[in-house]
Amino acid sequence: MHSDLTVIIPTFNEEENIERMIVTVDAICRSHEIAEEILVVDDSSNDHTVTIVRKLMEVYPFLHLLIRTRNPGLSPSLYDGINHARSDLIQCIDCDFSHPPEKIPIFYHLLKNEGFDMVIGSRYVPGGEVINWPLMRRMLSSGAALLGRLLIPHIKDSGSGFFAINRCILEETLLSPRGFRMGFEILGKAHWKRVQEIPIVFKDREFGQSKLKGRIIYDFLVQCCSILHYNFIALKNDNIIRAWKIFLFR
Ligand SMILES: Nc1nc2c(ncn2[C@@H]2O[C@H](COP(=O)(O)OP(=O)(O)OP(=O)(O)O)[C@@H](O)[C@H]2O)c(=O)[nH]1
Ligand SMILES: [Mg+2]
Repeated sequence: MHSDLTVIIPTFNEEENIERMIVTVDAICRSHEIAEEILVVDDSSNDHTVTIVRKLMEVYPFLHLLIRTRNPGLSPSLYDGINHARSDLIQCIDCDFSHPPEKIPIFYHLLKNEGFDMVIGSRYVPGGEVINWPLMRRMLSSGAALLGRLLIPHIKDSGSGFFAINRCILEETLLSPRGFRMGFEILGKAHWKRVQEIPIVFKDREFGQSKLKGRIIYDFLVQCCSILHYNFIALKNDNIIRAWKIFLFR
């Protein structure tokens, strides 16, 4: 079955959100005449997430499920999802409604009709915002965004999990997915030329539990080192220099 866009939804224990998210994504894509594949990438949830998805698969032929049993984590799950996607245009979105699914057609339009390689839903461009986050969470996220800007300065929210790519930018790219920032990994290593940020209002989850752990800071620092190594020692790409040129001369 042909699909224009693969929407990857990573899940770990999202029984309170998964059905509503699948139904919402489908309704939005349908109303914009986007033939979507929805790919749920689950890390062996121990609640009813998988049962719910399996039940919905009987009704939605374009809904697919990938169950992972090794190397758990958000970025490794998105990486596997990208490798299993049936479309060249790929959208990643959290399951907990922190990311507004109604923006998916804008991402799709920018990739498909405007020729962007990557589109990022950004909390830190004008019009973007975070609602209901405690101070500590805000400070950690802003700190990570600032560190991200040292490497990729023209992108304000390189850590956003709400992003879309044209898969062709990953050709001849060696990603080392870890932690929560898959978009940053792609910005640091893939062959993009045109990246666009669009503002999003990020809302804290209403249902289910956060999977964020303290280790995420360590993972991010290792990821920064890996991107620096990829650019300046392995010389596999020059994304950091290119990003600085765009930032300084645009
Ligand atoms: N497959 C998979 N998905 C995960 C994993 N950790 C988190 N997720 C999913 O990734 C998305 C983001 O995770 P969240 O726990 O919401 O992380 P967050 O948005 O930074 O934190 P909160 O909104 O406070 O919960 C959700 O859809 C989760 O179900 C994981 O280890 N594997
Ligand atoms: Mg969340």
